[in-house]
Amino acid sequence: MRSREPGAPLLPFILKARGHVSPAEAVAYLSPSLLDLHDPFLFRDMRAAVGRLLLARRQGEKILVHGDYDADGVTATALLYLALTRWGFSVIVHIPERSAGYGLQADVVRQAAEKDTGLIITVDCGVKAVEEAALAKSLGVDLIVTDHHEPGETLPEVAALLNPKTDGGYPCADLAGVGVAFKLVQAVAHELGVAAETRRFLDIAALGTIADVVPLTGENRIIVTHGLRQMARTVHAGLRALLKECGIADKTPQAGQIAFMAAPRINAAGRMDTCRLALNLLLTEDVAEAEAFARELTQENLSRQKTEQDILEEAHAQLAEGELPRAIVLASPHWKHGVIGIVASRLVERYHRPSYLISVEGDKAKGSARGIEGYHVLEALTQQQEWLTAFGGHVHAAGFSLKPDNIDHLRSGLNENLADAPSDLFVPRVRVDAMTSLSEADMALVRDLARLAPYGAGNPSPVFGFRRVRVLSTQRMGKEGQHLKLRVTEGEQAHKTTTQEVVAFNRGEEEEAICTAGLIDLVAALEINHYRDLESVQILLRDWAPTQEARWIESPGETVAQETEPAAVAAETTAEATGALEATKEKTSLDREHIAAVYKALQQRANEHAAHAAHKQANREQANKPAGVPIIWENAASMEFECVKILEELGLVYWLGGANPWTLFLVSNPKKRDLTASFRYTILSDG
Ligand SMILES: [Mn+2]
Repeated sequence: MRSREPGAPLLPFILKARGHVSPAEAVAYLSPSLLDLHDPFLFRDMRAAVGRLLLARRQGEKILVHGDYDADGVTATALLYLALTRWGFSVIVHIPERSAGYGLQADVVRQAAEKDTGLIITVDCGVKAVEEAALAKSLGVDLIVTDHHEPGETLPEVAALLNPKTDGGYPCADLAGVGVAFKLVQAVAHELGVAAETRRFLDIAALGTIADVVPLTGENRIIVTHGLRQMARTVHAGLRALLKECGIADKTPQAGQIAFMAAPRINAAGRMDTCRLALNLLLTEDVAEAEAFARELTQENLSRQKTEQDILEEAHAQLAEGELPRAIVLASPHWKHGVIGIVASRLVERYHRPSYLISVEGDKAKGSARGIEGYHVLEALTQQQEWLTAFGGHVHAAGFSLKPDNIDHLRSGLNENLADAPSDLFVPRVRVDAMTSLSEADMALVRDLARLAPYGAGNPSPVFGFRRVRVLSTQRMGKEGQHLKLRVTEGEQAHKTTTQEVVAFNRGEEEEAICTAGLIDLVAALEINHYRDLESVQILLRDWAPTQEARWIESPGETVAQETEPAAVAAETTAEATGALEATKEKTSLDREHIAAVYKALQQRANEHAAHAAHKQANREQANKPAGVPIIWENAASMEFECVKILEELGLVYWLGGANPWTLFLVSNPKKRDLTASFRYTILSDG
């Protein structure tokens, strides 16, 4: 991996390392715009799906939305149910409990046929339901499959299949199940002429997308960035109650807060076989009921945590009996199947070994596996398939079932497979986005870096390496002195006057070792510390070593394995990037006058449509936003398009729905805005 040239700015370096090379890519990434959402009709079968749905609406046909018990499946089910019922469809929902098995089952298809349900839509499942699709067909039930899982060898024969993994025409293969459901809703809203009602579902889409741990890049990043903002003013009583329960209502939460507080509560229901509770929460419009459901989910989550802790302790005890194996394979008769996957992840964190946990029930056993970097879980299981009755998954995680008698065979097979693996496979690697220095780690940098959020899968929060840091003093923190605060300075001269503080959580016991080393290399994240009215840079220690044992190298992002060819890398000098920036400027010639003219044109259009009754309706929905009117806008020249995205960033224009044509909400009589508040503008214009 190419190192950063001394003095080169950090943000562009990290951006390039994460694959956002051109200024246009960088802007799209740093200032995600809802106008960049893809046209939902890029899905090959979207027309067919929407056509079939509208037919059902005209005929007053009953539609069954069939979901899945995890947070992605539950949010997808809720999103589709809320949107379709709002728009006059007749909808019932079904989510199988985890114990009933994953995906569309034949029984459900038969029951639907008996109850005169003419159409089933699956969300977050169905791409492998080949037999069930054939059954539906034979019973005269139409099936629309929306899914994001990898397909099997054959695709189901259905009225429409929406899956970015099987649909080469769709540009974002990483959508979550709820993301695919959102695209369907976006398309239906367009066809019904109610595109303005799409925005209200962004927050539910963001919740499921974060929960499903799909890469937060491309369209997912747009959905999550704006969905998090939408959460602050969500119109859904259940989501509001959930956020309130987590203590993060009425403000824009961080993706991490959703991932660690809100999503686990939704997931807990599915894990504890009460997934109906999570669905009821998202569907209710009654505030008191929503708050009661949210409290109940907190209880489910606490009980899930307790179960997880019990299993974890038993797993540790089993492991303590012998030498740590290369592949951890543990089984027990009373482990709750819905929770063993999380425990497997904990074991991977602790031991850095592939971990397989198995729950035995009578003559059946079901397992859940988690891997480490450089290890392919699904391939490993495929090699042991003679011992398995079923299995499926991907690189990092998998599920499987087998006869209890075969557990020992599986264990030895998996371990034999790793017998020749290099031992450094089992040493956790510390990822560092860039080496930097303490003097560079100032507020300006930390504020710049905040543009990289939302963080999550595919877009980790940046981590920096610091070499030769002198520790001047240490101080224990926390009730039991479990944390540590270091006062440090740069270089070897202890007389340097500028010192900085490093906070090390749960490393109180390393105080002596750090003091003994004196001169250390460290890996840290940078955050803003708020203290009263003061903001300062907080350096959060992630790892350290005495400088003599330094072992970190820059390996920004997750791009280590897929390095750009050398020629391209060599061309990426700052000068060339600036050149490309100049070129973009010339093309767009974004200036104040131009942006003002585009705003005026939008305003004109708004005036033309202002009297329309439908707009008054949409206006009420924007109750807690400034007054304004929705307009429909299409086929923009690229320069004009940039201008609208700048207006969007400034809060003068909101996306409500659609994708060319877009339905936009124009704020009337806005306060004067400073153009430089638009990041897009400052990057793309002469400033
Ligand atoms: Mn999913």
